[in-house]
Amino acid sequence: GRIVHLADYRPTDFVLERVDLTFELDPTETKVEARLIFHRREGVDPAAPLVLDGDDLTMTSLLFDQIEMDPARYTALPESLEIRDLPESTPFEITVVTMINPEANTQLMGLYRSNGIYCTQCEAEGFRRITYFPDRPDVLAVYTINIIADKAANPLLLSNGNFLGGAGFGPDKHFAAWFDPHPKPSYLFALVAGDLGVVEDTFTTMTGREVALKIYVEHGKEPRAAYAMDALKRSMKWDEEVFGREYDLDIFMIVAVSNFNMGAMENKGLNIFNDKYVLADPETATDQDYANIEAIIAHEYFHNWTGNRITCRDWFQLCLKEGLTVYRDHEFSADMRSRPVKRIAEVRHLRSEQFPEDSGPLAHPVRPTKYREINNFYTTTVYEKGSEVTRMIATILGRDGFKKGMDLYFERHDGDASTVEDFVKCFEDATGADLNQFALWYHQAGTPQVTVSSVYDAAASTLSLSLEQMLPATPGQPNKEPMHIPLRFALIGDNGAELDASIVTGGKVTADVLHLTERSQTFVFSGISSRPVVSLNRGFSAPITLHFEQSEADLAHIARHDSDHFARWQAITDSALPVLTKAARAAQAGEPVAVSASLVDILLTVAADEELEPAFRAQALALPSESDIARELGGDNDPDAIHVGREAVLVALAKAGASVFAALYDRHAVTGAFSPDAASAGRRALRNAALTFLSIAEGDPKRAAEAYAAANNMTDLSQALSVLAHRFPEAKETAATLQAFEARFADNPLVLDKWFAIQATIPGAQTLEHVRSLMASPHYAAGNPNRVRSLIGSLAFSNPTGFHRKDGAAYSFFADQILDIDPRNPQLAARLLTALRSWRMLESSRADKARQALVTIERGPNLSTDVRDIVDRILK
Ligand code: B3K
Ligand code: ZN
Repeated sequence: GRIVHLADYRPTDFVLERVDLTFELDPTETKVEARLIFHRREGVDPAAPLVLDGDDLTMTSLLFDQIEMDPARYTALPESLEIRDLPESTPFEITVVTMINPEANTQLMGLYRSNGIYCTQCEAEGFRRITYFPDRPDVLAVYTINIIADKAANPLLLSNGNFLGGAGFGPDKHFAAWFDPHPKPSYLFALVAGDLGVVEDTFTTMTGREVALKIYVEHGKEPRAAYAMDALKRSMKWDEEVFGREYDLDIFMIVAVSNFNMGAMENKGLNIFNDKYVLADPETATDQDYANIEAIIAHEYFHNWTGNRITCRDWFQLCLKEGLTVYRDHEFSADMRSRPVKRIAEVRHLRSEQFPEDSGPLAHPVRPTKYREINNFYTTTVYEKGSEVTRMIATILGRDGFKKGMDLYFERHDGDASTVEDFVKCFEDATGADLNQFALWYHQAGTPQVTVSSVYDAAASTLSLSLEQMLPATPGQPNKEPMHIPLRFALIGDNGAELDASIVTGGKVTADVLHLTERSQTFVFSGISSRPVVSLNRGFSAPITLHFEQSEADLAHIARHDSDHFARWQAITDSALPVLTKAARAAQAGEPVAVSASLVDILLTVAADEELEPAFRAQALALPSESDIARELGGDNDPDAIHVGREAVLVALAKAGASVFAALYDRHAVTGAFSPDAASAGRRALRNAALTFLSIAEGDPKRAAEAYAAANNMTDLSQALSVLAHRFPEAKETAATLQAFEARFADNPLVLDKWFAIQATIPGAQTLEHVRSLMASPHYAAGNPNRVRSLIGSLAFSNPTGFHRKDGAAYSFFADQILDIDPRNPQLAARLLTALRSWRMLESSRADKARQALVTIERGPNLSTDVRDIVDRILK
């Protein structure tokens, strides 16, 4: 594929006025008739042809104003349709018929069949696999859809918008018509047909309109959609209350399918979901599953305004809808659950997924300027960093300023295909703020490094904070400008109280936000009568790496006293990281690992502090991961040494804290009927953390086996199974429990995904062989993305010692898998392949073997553009 540049953007030559589509569904020969009305845009060269996008299309007929077109006037190729000699200014109608094969569509882009259900995925460029079309997000049109299908097999015929009507069609068929009054781009088109069960409810909007809500799932699974329905209603209410956004159709539908490349898709009025993010009940879903369902249902619903009503002008603007919508779903979950715990989870995710992307060969700006394959830009940078950039706007402007800017954005751009510049301008116009320097966050890739030092002058009663920002070079961006970095902060006194920090020179401070705008800057606070402890980047107000040498005592002070619980957790993490990196270095050198008593002390104090919410304590006890440690080490990494070092710290903590953990384990048993609420989930998380440490201290699988037997929900069941598999892989209890789990959930593929993932993440070199044997399991399906991600993805992304085994065998296995998956499903293959993006951080012998595997992939026959793009960038 060729490279697409933002600088080359120009509007289409022809304006699309209307779209009428008729589908005659058939598993292998679906006929699609598209009637498209266009007119030439004013000022466009009257000789310019109409060029429509296609992908793998076969055309069987083409009419111009209802009359068969002279073949001399067009060129139809699988990837495009060019039509010449078109009217200078009057509207004209093109009728194109294409034949497509949904059964054979293993890419899961365009129209395909999943377990006998016809469904579509059109973002980013899937619509062109259905019919020839100006398949780009700035072409908005009103769609009418007719669906004709076999009645018995497809009682349900769905598309976007409102239902117009339906009727029988010949002896065995029927048809349905749908009309979506809201102009939309093709990537939001959806069609579903098949035989599904439904859960129904209604929602009354803020202006009193009743909206029918329907969630379609496989027959028999209806009870498992109840939580998703509840989350949907809460999302609709929250968007009205917090953003003033009301839903705009008479019906809102969600369909759950089992073969889906990502989480879900926000098609107008007809969201299509990976069933993993719809189906839940206590027996089969973990607390994390419930939280994910709530977040993703909300995310897709929120897209109705941020994405659908206001869409993107071009795909470079993807963060305009994704970053903003992630910010909205984060805020929603924070309001539904514990805000600080939610923030900690977000930051953990950002650091483990986005930071490595931003510091490696795939780094790109939140608003990129070129791409070879747009599907490879649905990244944590566009989504999560994009959300952080939105959050920083809110931090800089304050709650009211942010709200004014959002209101103006909705008012000014409703119905538009917009840009990041349009978005930022709304905040400037609504508040008078100058966001020119701030906008660099959209354009400069890389995680800013901020180095801080503080000096307290007792005689002058001043505290000087010196900050320096450094933005590392990233692909294509060797030199960077200093950014506007908003840092929430507090100066904390001896007794834990926050000192007045309003008298300041050297830079701008607004309320509790310090604005770092220069490359280096010293802020001097006056009237500070005793040496305070500085709490900086509270709430993770800026997505940066902070280098601030604080003493163990200062960190302990923050961990105990900061009113910002995110900052407390960060101080605990900052105390743990140096211990863990030292442990890794010691293990690498074959030396004994020393564990600091003060770290153990902080962790146990927090664990036992019943004033703190259990979910927070569980987060504190989940020490930085092996990949967090690898990142901190910054190169020449030996995953085995990191693992050994971290294990030694865990063992020391488990032994020192055995009595604390035993008390927690008894105290936090959750009794009564299962409830997925955040408080109960937090208690389960804390109790399961205690179970892990107790099992380590006891060196015996007995406790976990008992916990497994006693569990009445999937969280406890899967946690106990993980402890058994990861801590006691050779124990007879483990083999028996894995078998029992498999037998009990043999008919539930989503639960077996947990079974695959737990086994694929057993630390150690031997896991590769185990993964190979699991691929032969009758439960595995190489064509189902959820299965592939659970087994192969878990090994590659979440098992450092298994994936990076020293002999490189897992890398060559991985290369074979990528080459096997790619011809079927390029998006899945390309996404998996990013697991190797940090290969240059490995010690040289592993790095060399990883590179060989990448070269094997690069030389593969007929690589997709998706995989070619990733492998070329990773190797560059
Ligand atoms: N917008 C979709 C993602 C589409 C991915 C295309 N490769 C889901 C979401 O972000 O809500
Ligand atoms: Zn999204």
